[in-house]
Amino acid sequence: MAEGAETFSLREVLVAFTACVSEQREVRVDPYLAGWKGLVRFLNCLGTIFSFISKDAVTKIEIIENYRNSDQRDKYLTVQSMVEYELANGLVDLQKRSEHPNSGCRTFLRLHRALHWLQMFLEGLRTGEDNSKTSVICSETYDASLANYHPWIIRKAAGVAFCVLPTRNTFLETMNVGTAEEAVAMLGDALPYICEVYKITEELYAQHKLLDLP
Ligand code: 1Q0
Repeated sequence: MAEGAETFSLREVLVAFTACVSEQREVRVDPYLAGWKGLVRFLNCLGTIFSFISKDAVTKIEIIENYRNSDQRDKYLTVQSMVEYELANGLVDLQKRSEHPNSGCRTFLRLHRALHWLQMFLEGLRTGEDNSKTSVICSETYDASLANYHPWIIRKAAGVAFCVLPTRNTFLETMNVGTAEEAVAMLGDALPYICEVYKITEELYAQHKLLDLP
């Protein structure tokens, strides 16, 4: 594990995702981005072989953060308000990337698809055998989700990177929440919240026919 692993805490990431859903069942953007930032910190600790992934994630986080720091920041408070605002003002490229290549909607969709992978990956870790291979859990869940949206070259690079992942128990222990068993318990508590965030966003995007944004 590279230097800096001690700065990652699974708890912080999971708390961020548990804070995402508002009482009106809207998905708050700030804690969503905070959750991803925590995950990127963790990814950076796993070694430079993952930097092509973390760089892309950071780029996407920053695009949405810039909207949150702009004059239109209130429109980007929740995913619901973002979708409503961008669609009503023609700010989303629906057919091909042209005038609005980095809309909030298309950028968020990329993180949303990655969240589906995360949900499956964490469930795989939680229910896996003690010394099962994280690399196998990671590649199986990636192939079943995100890989469908990635070209061959990225799938290949991701597959190579997954090979360096440590065993499940070592992986769980680096999450800084105590023993592997304690990490598993925490994953069990937090996963329903992540699933809920995913489900609400998926329904919203489906309702507005935004699931295939270029
Ligand atoms: C633990 C191992 C981590 C493995 C991460 C799996 C995800 C692989 C993703 C490969 C992305 C490759 C880089 C570029 C992709 C883009 O082409 C693509 C599409 O964007 P665009 O603009 O070209 O249309 N981008 C994406 O699909 C976004 C991908 C974001 C991935 C963010 C992954 C962050 C991972 C964090 C580590 C999770 C560790 C979980 C355990 C911690 C427990 C809480």
